[in-house]
Amino acid sequence: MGISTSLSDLVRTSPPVLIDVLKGKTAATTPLWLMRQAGRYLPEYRALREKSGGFMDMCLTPEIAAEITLQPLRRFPLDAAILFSDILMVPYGLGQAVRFEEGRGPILEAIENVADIDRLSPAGFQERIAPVMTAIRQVREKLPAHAALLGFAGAPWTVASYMLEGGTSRDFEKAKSWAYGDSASFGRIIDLLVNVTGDYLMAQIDAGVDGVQIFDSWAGALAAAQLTRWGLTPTAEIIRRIKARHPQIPVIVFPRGAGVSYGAYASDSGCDALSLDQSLPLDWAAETLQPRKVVQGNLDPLLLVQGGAAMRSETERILAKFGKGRFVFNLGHGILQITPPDHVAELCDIVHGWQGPS
Ligand code: 1CP
Repeated sequence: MGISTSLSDLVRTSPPVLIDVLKGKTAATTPLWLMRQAGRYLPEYRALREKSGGFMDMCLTPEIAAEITLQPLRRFPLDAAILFSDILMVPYGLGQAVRFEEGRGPILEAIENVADIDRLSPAGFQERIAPVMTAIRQVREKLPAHAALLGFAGAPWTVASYMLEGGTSRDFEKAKSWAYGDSASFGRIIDLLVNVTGDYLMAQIDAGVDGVQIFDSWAGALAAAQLTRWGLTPTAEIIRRIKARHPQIPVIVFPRGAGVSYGAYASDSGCDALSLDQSLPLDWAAETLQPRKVVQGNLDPLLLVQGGAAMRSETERILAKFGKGRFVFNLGHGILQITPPDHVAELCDIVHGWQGPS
């Protein structure tokens, strides 16, 4: 399907389907977008990446960030663009050094004690992340009218885990020891992140995004009671602040790996939609979550790599389970680098062409 970028297409006469659905309406076709849809599985992204400095520089150069945001929309009839940026913009904005190393992922300057927390400087935040807002305004000018623009941030727990571990982690030993051992000072990091993340998302809304997603990618690493305290409660506070100023902006939450605690997010987070990881049984989610919230998900990203009959049958199973209700199709986690772009085109056809159970 071709996407026209003629001027008339840029003039919005009605909200994009995705936004209607996130606000609780049902639509004739199921909207879809894919977590991490801009990125390394696309040759045009890799070409820009080779020419550019580092990953952080790409995020902080509005022309490049805007271009990468739009790349997947030129190829596929996706219902949203998600801003090309990273959850680690928040530690960067707080003055913590962040860099990405080929093959190793993110590396952050160590935060080891309360004095290190006190050295972070929320005062400089808005100025440091100003290029992100410029990128949003540039995307807005070029985005086809049918597509929504989504902003995002990491949830406080997930961002704190990178800040304290100094990068990606398997067992979160430092972050969890701090949370369990000295909850008062851990609470200070979380409170700081609630403040800056709330302001950051509202700045994205002021710059022109239509909706936001809060990624709690490591929610599943916390014991249930700790997830309530460090995952759900701070996320709910961010959403409360957003809703107080922008009640019309939909908020999606992705507490990846939260299992049955997704139920508590449905009742207590104040979100509009829940993004489901692929471990959630469809029947449970359809019975317990979908009556209360719009649901989004949850194809295993590996099935998108696989393609063919395996991808089609699971996609149709998900559509048959959720597709009649308030539902946004997505993956259960970010797209993998080894994904063939052709499979994304085929997935768009299957989802948009779906007419209900046969
Ligand atoms: O090397 C490269 O070219 C960089 C790869 C890359 C990309 C394309 C990283 C490094 N981040 C991104 C963009 C990104 N990150 C987006 C862009 C918009 C889109 O979805 O298309 C988004 C939404 C994110 C969010 C993000 N960053 C999350 C939450 C979502 C998730 O996947 O769980 C997390 C955990 C990160 C941290 C991060 N950024 C990049 C890496 C390698 C990592 C570490 C991942 C890990 O710890 O396993």
